[in-house]
Amino acid sequence: MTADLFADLFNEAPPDWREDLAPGAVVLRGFALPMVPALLAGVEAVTASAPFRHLVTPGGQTMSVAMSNTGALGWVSDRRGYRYDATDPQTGRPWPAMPAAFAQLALDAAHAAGFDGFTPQACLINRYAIGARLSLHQDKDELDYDHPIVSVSLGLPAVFLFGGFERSDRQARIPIAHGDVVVWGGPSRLRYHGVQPIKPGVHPLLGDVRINLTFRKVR
Ligand code: MD3
Ligand code: FE
Repeated sequence: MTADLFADLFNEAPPDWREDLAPGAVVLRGFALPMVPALLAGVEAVTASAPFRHLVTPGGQTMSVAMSNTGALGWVSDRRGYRYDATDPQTGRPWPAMPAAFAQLALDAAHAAGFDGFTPQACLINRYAIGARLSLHQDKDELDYDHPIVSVSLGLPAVFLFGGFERSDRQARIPIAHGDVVVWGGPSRLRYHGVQPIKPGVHPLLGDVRINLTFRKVR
């Protein structure tokens, strides 16, 4: 039975935790809340082996966001460019294996948004202090744009900038809270996006930080 037929038969409203932003772009409000303890334990374990660090862009700017990775591949940036690498350049070791709870959440969230079989090789962990931001960019270092990107937000709230396909296109501002998951796929996969500077605040679990996990199928 299709979801639509089910909805018609039972006269159901669509679930209020699901917000469609554009074709292929879906916010799943609070989707990660049941997994928060496991996710935070995973972030602790991963960053004990692969510490958060501030990468330098090819243009020579140090990013305000601190990053680490888990999975077979990790996203790195330096003066030579952006790329995915199996080795953490800071430790010389492979990135820590992806915690089972991370992989399960990515698979479940992608499925809930209509993308089956999402098995990402990479999870970029972004840590934002107050005032940290991510300027407008496209995620295009992956070879396979048929798969979505799944983003999980923890801690302090943020405002996502959700743009179009040209840098100059106007951007919607999407408020994002602790536990929200966003799936960006299909025709929205290559939209420009960013994160506004994090406002001062204290989150009951994470204090003065925001953590974002982005899951990517790289190749
Ligand atoms: C992808 N991180 O790491 S995804 C990144 O809050 C990144 O740290 C965000 O962008 C963060 O590359 C979370 C935000 C996002 C928004 C719109 C998109 C990703 C998107 C549209 C298309 C593809
Ligand atoms: Fe991005």
